[in-house]
Amino acid sequence: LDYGERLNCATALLDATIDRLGPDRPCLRSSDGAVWSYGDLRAQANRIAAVLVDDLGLVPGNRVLLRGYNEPWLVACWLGVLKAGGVAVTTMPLLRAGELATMGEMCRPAVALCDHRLTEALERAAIPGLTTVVFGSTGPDDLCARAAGKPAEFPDVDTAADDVALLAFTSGTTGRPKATMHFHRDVLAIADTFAAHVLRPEPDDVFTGSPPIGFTFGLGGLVVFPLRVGASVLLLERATPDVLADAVAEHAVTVLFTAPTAYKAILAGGHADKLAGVRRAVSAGEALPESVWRAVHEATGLKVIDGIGATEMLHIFIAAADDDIRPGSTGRAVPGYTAAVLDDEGRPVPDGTPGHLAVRGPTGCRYLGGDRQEIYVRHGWNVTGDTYVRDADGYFVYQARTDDMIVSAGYNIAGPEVEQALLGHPEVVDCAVVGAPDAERGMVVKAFVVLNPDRTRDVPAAELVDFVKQAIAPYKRPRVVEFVEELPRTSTGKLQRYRLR
Ligand code: 3UK
Repeated sequence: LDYGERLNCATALLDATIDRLGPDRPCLRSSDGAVWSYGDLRAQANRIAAVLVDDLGLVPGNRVLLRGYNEPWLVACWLGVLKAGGVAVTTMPLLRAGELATMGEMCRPAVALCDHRLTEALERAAIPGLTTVVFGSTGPDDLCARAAGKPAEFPDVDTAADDVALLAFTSGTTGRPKATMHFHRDVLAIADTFAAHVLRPEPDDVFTGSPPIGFTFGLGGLVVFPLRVGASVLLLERATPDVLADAVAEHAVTVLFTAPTAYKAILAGGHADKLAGVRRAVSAGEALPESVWRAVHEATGLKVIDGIGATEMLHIFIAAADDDIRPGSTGRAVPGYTAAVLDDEGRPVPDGTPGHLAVRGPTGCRYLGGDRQEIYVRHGWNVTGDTYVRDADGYFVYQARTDDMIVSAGYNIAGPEVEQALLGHPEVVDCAVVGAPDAERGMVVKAFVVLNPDRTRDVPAAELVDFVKQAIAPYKRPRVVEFVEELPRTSTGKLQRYRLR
């Protein structure tokens, strides 16, 4: 991947498609039927860049916080910031004032572009020195109104390929978020590795999905990948599984990005037939259980592409598609990346042995200010914090987050495996399994269980323990069960097991 020394990824994403396929190709669709062509998107991004530079005094390298739902203006803002030479700081709509304040303190943005419906938490965050411009309202100071007064052309800032384009925050499954830096070339690299070699989209594809654009899973899948090939994308503001399935059917979607829980919910909701037109379905964010892969395949014929990605790596680096898929494994290293399983000292372990997943390639972890960089980058590898096993064919099989491995009386137990077993019980709707300190065994397996609120009978803990013993090796059974109303999750839907520990 050689992008030369100078590269502005926003220029590259828009101009390449427009030069090849013309400005009139549909680019962004919203559920109300609005369609922005590639030409429309470029013009609006240019106008936003002009507002940033001429009216707000933005200079290259300044950081611009972006806060909005998945809709066309948010994409235009992202591209406008990059065209102006700024650094996009993407945030998720669900974040609250406290979280935004922490992020503001970490990266000190000069400007925020914020959906008019999401200003309250940002105001309460009171980020020092921040100028906020609202978009999507009808006011005269609104970004959309200001942009309307600017020319459709803008001379994109000539950034270096390794200037920072994006600051993305980790999702905080292990505590305080960290800001990761990604270069202009990294943005193209994710399209030219995972998308080009595994996803293989075409210009006529219609993308959609649930992850927010403020999460790099969504930014890649719903912005970078479609734009890189000249495809279009349906942007959904609140893509619950029902909304998602209906939209897929109604808008003839062919490429779908979502998480394992949504695939489960789409099946449970009886929506499988709505996926009939989908050609490529991607699952990431959490491990895709083999049972879910098989159920989706049976109901729809789709072979879901499981892929592991991380904010630190920007996007997916292990995956498989089509006949290369082995259900139950995440897949192989994406072309361009190398992956390995290491012991505590950074030496590769033999195939079949669990160890630390390590990866290197065109993208990689750079924490802002080097903040705790050594946690992720060790022995020349990005160490993701996941325990994996590699088989003799180079397929990687997920075990657990390394912190979620429970060593109990000398046994290594992967918490997620016990959770999958518990979820097989008809009255269990959600659960989380962690290690709890124990004088005799070092640790014991402890399960937090949410029972079906509509159950018609008592479900004693002993019944659940027995159920697990029938499904997996008995030593993995929970020795402590606690019933709870709900489980702590991040804004991207991941369990926060550390809070339960
Ligand atoms: C876990 C998976 C098993 C794993 C992400 C695609 O999830 C993303 O980024 P995050 O920073 O979390 C990273 C961690 O999530 N994980 C993600 N995908 C899988 N575990 N199988 C999977 N398929 O623990 C990883 O270390 O929130 C996913 C693209 C971009 C992303 N940022």
